[in-house]
Amino acid sequence: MTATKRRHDLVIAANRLPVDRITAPDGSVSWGRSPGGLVTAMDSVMRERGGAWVGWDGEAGSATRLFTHESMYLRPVALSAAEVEEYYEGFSNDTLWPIYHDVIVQPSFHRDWWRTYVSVNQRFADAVAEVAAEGATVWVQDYQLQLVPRMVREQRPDLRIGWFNHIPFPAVELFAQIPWRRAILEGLLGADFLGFQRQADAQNFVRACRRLLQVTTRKDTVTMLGRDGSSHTTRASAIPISIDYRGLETLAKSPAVVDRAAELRHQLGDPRILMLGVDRLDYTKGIRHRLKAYEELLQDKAIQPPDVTLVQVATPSRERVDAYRELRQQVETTVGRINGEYAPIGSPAVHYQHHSYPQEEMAALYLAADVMLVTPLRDGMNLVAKEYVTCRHDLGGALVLSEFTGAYHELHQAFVCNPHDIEGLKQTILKAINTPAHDKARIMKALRRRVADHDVDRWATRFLDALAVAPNRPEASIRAHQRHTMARRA
Ligand code: GDG
Repeated sequence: MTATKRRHDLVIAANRLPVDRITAPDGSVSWGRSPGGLVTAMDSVMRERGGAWVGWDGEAGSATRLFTHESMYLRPVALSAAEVEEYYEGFSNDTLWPIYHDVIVQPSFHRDWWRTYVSVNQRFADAVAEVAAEGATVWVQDYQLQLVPRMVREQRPDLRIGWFNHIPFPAVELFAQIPWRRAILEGLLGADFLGFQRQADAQNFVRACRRLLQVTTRKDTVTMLGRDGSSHTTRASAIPISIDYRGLETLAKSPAVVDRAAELRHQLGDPRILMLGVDRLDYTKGIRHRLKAYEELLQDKAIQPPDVTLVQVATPSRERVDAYRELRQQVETTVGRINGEYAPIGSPAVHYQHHSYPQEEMAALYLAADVMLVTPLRDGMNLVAKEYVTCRHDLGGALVLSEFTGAYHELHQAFVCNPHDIEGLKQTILKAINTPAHDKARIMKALRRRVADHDVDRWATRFLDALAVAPNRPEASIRAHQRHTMARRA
């Protein structure tokens, strides 16, 4: 439905709109809500405040017009095919992504990509400035939009601006490789509050500002002086993201999902131990390390199919970026070799799935899996770990979790591993298999309690509260905040 132009008290800006385009055979277009925690988290607060969402609709060259979907106001930002290539696949996913994930693969630096990143960020900022009411709250998401906070502030000093980083923020020694490092930090310092997954990420950001800019830092704040003598202070702190615990737990308890979990185990040959990996096919996720440990366990005869089997869901991702194409080839070669060497006919050692599944099927897989392997080399949070424990309402199962994930800082009772240490990883997998059921149940209970108490609603509320009380308080935003507090009480 097309919406008339109006101004909004809350504006979310994210690379993607929270909807997916559905094109019918007759060519007509409709929209379906995209799955995912961010959309769910924003749902109630967007409804409460009549919020607007600024983002790309996922297709190159689409027309820009405002529309509403399930009472959310959506403001599409158009991107040409060249912009998708340079701003999104290039600068975001082939420059920033590897740098922010500890240079697991070599980043590419291209001045053209950077120029497009700047102009696309400006387009997002202009759209935010256009739809935000006086004193509104603006919440910018992720590494694709790091210049937006400053660009918005330059046009609209009355707004309160927050930004959340879904991925890690690297150590200054790595961040400093970026030729445009100062512009990125200054872009972020346009915000009042910056949220990170871990305290270490927030500290890395403050340290980078101290080392690379002329600013004053004090604990978790950075103050920048303007040329006109004005100053602006930004606070940087950890607000770890989470999932819709109650929604997913309800789904996992539904008879359809419980039955499907049993059926899946049967289809897989009723293994004694079913292991599971669920990841976007990304080099940060440690899929190759996981497969190496698994292959060596088979080689050592510590495990054997059909007694043990592994399902690896590797959702297609960024397939036009070289590093991702190479990873896919390596993973598929390894899976082929493992099955060729170690699997009897009819009982694969690895069931490799290179496609995505509906959420019900994911919940059934989680519920069916005895050991969940979450082994990233670096990961901002890793929601899969939280989803797995949420689905295990029966207190069965064991989570093997890399210490290089944000999730580890909340779920440290899990079977913790260093994925670089293949010998250690093998031992941790065996420990997860062999620990007595009552000990595993005790661990699972503690993990579930943590996620239940720190769900995605709590994340969104904590972020917006931190933003509301961040150091700079323009008069207009104080008035807007008071309006909401009074409306909520009424
Ligand atoms: C970034 C950060 C951070 C996967 N395959 C299917 C499917 N999924 C869902 C999972 C999970 C999500 O995708 C993946 O989230 P992760 O957190 O594991 O990883 P990234 O995509 O890298 O996300 C990460 C996150 O942002 C949030 O801040 O945690 O560190 O890198 O929800 O379930 N869902 C369905 N079918 C699939 O086949 N339905």
